[in-house]
Amino acid sequence: MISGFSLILLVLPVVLGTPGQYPLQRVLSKYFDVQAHRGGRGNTVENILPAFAWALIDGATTLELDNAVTKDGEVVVWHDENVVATKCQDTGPAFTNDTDFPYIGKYIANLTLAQLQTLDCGSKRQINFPLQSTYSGVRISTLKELFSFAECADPDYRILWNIESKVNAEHTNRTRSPRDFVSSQHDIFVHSPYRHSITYQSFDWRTLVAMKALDRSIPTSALIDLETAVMPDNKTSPWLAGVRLDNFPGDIGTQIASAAHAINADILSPADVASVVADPTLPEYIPFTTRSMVDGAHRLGMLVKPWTVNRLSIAEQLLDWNVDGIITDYPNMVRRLVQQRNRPVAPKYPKKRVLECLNRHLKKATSTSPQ
Ligand SMILES: *[C@@H]1O[C@H](CO)[C@@H](O)[C@H](O)[C@H]1NC(C)=O
Ligand SMILES: *[C@@H]1O[C@H](CO)[C@@H](O)[C@H](O)[C@H]1NC(C)=O
Ligand SMILES: *[C@@H]1O[C@H](CO)[C@@H](O)[C@H](O)[C@H]1NC(C)=O
Ligand SMILES: CC(=O)N[C@H]1CO[C@H](CO)[C@@H](O)[C@@H]1O
Repeated sequence: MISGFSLILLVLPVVLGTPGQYPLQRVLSKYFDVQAHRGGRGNTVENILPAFAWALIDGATTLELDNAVTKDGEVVVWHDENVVATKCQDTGPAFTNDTDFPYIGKYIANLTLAQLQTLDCGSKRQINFPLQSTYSGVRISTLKELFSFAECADPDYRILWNIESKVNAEHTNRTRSPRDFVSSQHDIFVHSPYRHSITYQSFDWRTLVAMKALDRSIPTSALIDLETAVMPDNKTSPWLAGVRLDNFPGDIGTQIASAAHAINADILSPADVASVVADPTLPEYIPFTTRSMVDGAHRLGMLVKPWTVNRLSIAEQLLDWNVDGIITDYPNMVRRLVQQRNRPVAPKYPKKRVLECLNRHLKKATSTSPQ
């Protein structure tokens, strides 16, 4: 809970314009921000090096990805809190008589990097993404490995990053703590040549508040959807760092914009759709991102970048509403739409160079054969 008074204290410095603007300068691009969600999950198996390679070749503006933190504190590029059988397969234990083996089904927070690195997470095509290229034997990468690949493929450091902390705010024993995430991710960010082009995003707004407290130069992006915005029984959502939407005036869209602003987020990143029906042409369709949400966030000086926009009918509507970026599993297709609308798009990275860099780094990223 947050009282009206402390809320005023929270909001005031932003209204006066002290911090807000500078961090955002870092991730402003002259190109419309087409973000490759998990590296472009529609085209390549998610979050593995080949996905990011193809996102560069396809001309994404920003690489969007997830981070988990392992038992031994390593930051890895992975979306789920555990190793799911639909995405990965075991190849063997990391060492003789490892009682944690098999690793499938185990939580990342309960496995070491050495254990994770035995897994093949490149072979399985997802049922809802039938166009995914698979890369047999490719393992989960650390964030450092991804940056190292990017340095090879993008020697001018043009690519932007949108990096998420995958903290479970509801089931807190499934992931490492917000503090562990923020400190280990920040450490890698600031030692990377990409340190000035990273946005930090999360559904768990506690990590965004903690990152701002640690380093206010890093722009933050507040993720939100129906499940994290409102709890049953009018409970305070564990996801929003104690902020309650009903503390703010206006419709739900305006309230969400105000809530993100209250934690000093630079960007609001809402789900595109609230209904199961996902196409705006159908009567049961309910949008999550609304025009009033976009306008409200813009009035407060934030950018708006909805996800995961995989329908061009929705992308068209969002472009009409003047969103500042679109996070999509199909960066190639959204880029084409943006270009048709005469908006500037990022150049495509040279395929030959990117694939050479990929091959070089894949040699290191192919699952180590167990003993
Ligand atoms: C592994 O377990 C087997 C059977 O229990 C045992 O014979 C062997 O010594 C163990 N090896 C190691 C390295 O602990
Ligand atoms: C988290 O705690 C719950 C309840 O105590 C328990 O059932 C569950 O197995 C725990 N999960 C993990 C990943 O340890
Ligand atoms: C929900 O809780 C808030 C604060 O705890 C309260 O102000 C509001 O009236 C409640 N709404 C309903 C519908 O119970
Ligand atoms: C995040 C985390 O460490 N989760 C669990 C790992 O496993 C132990 C025991 O097996 C649990 O107590 C932790 O909660």
